[in-house]
Amino acid sequence: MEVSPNELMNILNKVVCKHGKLKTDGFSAESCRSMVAVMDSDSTGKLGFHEFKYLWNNIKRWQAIYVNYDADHSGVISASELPGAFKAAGFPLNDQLYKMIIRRYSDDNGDMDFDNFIGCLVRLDAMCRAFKTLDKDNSGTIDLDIKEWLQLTMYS
Ligand SMILES: [Ca+2]
Ligand SMILES: [Ca+2]
Ligand SMILES: [Ca+2]
Repeated sequence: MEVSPNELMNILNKVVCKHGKLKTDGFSAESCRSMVAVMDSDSTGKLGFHEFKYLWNNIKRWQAIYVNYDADHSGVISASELPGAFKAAGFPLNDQLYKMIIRRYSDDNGDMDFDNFIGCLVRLDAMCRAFKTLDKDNSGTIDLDIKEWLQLTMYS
């Protein structure tokens, strides 16, 4: 049994509509396609059991962090709440990266809703894992040719 992007969208939207503390405009088809692509390590186009289980465990963990770090109980993660939440999720980034993430994933007020939060962390987590896999000698730098670069960036 494998989960397609559309099936993932239905599952996630069912879960969030049951949860009153999470503000969201719903997981979109495009964001679910992107999540499946970055999580699809065996390139089947769908999420197999282990891929889905890994994603699901992360979503549960990140949902708890989202609620905990929504300090003003607004239902969204504001620009000032974001660094704490991302650090708790295991991603201590610098200010420049947090600003870039907010520009890409938050609304005009700097607020990130739940589906954007999950979409962002799924990608961040997958890209960090991809880097570690490519950085075979643990030097902190990787060497990619154009084909490897495109494989990494275009299927995501
Ligand atoms: Ca959203
Ligand atoms: Ca797969
Ligand atoms: Ca908030």
